[in-house]
Amino acid sequence: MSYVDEVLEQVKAKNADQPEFLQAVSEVLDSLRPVIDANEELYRKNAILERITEPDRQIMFRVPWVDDNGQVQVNRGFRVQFNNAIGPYKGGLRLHPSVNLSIIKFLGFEQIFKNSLTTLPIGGGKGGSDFDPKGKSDREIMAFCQSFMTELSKYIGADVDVPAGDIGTGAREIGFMFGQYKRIQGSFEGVLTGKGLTWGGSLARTQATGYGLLYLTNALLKDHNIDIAGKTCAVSGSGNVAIYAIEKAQQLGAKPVTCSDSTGWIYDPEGIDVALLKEVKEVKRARLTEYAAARPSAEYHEKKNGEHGVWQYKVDLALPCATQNELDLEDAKMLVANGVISVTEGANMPTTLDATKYLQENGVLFVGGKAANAGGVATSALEMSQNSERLSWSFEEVDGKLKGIMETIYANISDAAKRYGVEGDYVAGANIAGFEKVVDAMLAQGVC
Ligand code: NDP
Ligand code: 2IT
Repeated sequence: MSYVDEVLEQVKAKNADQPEFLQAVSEVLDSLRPVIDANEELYRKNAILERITEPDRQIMFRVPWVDDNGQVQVNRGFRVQFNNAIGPYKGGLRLHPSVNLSIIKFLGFEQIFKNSLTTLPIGGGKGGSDFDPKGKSDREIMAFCQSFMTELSKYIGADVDVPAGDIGTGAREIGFMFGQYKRIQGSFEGVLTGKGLTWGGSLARTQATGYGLLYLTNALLKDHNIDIAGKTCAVSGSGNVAIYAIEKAQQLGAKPVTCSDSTGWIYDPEGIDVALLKEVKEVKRARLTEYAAARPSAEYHEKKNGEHGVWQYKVDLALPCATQNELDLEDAKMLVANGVISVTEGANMPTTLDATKYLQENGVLFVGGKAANAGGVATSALEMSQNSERLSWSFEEVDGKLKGIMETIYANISDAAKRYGVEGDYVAGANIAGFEKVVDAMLAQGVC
């Protein structure tokens, strides 16, 4: 049996109850076959695949907090520190009722390769909780965040592990967590990224994931002699990534016509009004029905099972920016039938494995999240650099570096795919390019 198949079997046997983690590992190991086959003896002897699929450590803890009725609530907290071969653990904190160990492990595993692709010195980790921020008062959010950080603070640090935002964790939550870390440790340090601009945050971090996604999409299209201007886009989600993807798409002359949240979606043939979307989502924290109520050109559709949602429209570019496995095989067939040119992932693992395969086999330009959404964590690493030198760079400087990083990522994944005879397979290219750097570091650092 090949080394890849052997390790895949072991990982499946050891983690049988973790479908998202197994999905992420299968995608990566399958696409690494050309590299592994070329170095099988060395990697096997050094147990590279066994080590890279087993987290350095996974921390799970109780998060007790008091709600507005005086009732004690208990959530489960997680931090999975996956691999720090090339730098301190780095990755977001997801607050969503669906969070479990499988989801945090899949995200942490992907973060290893994504962070390596950024060209910056950051390792892979992820954390979060099954806490649901929806409908909670600011005081309840603060109570949760303080309790969560009280335990998490034992395991993180500016040179150890630097968490950040993800689904459900934005500027407000990072603020409450930073305050609690500072209080416990007595140290003002860059222990989190996505901080406020007056206390160590970086300009352009808020925009970075969505903007980066469009910088990469534009580089991809240019390389195929396609002009992004005038292209229509289907975007899913209406959170941090989706909003700034829509904004940058418009700045580049494209026209996003959809967005969504967990209860429904918007189709707005005139193009999404991004100022209105920000008002509804960032300021009021309201549902998309409020967007539709204020915008005559927009249709609102309640989400129902088995419907294609934002993927049913005839568009040129698809930008999934909500959550994992939100674009399945049937959606992919619909997009292909409607002539979609590219699918570039703003979210982490939004496309199922069979849908990815179908898109690639049908000539759709497909770039997975590890490369396409790396702009967020790359800019987090730029925030860490600014914290280390105790300086703040201008918006233009950070945004310029972000654009350069995304163009370099595209060039590197494209080149890696060519080097291993799978030209145009950007999933393989990203996994290979990300993996090579981490493995070099692991081999140099010995058995650890
Ligand atoms: P937000 O919490 O800001 O927004 C998430 C959006 O996705 C919301 O519109 C939310 O709807 C929707 N959503 C979340 N979970 C589900 C679900 N289970 N079903 C349907 N819709 C859902 O998160 P982000 O924009 O930060 O994150 C979006 C994706 O991008 C995630 O996959 C995240 O891991 C990834 N990502 C984020 C980065 C960042 O810097 N923030 C960096 C790289 C990747 P509702 O509000 O109704 O729940
Ligand atoms: O998935 C991701 O890359 C993020 N949520 C951002 C992580 C970070 O450390 O900025």
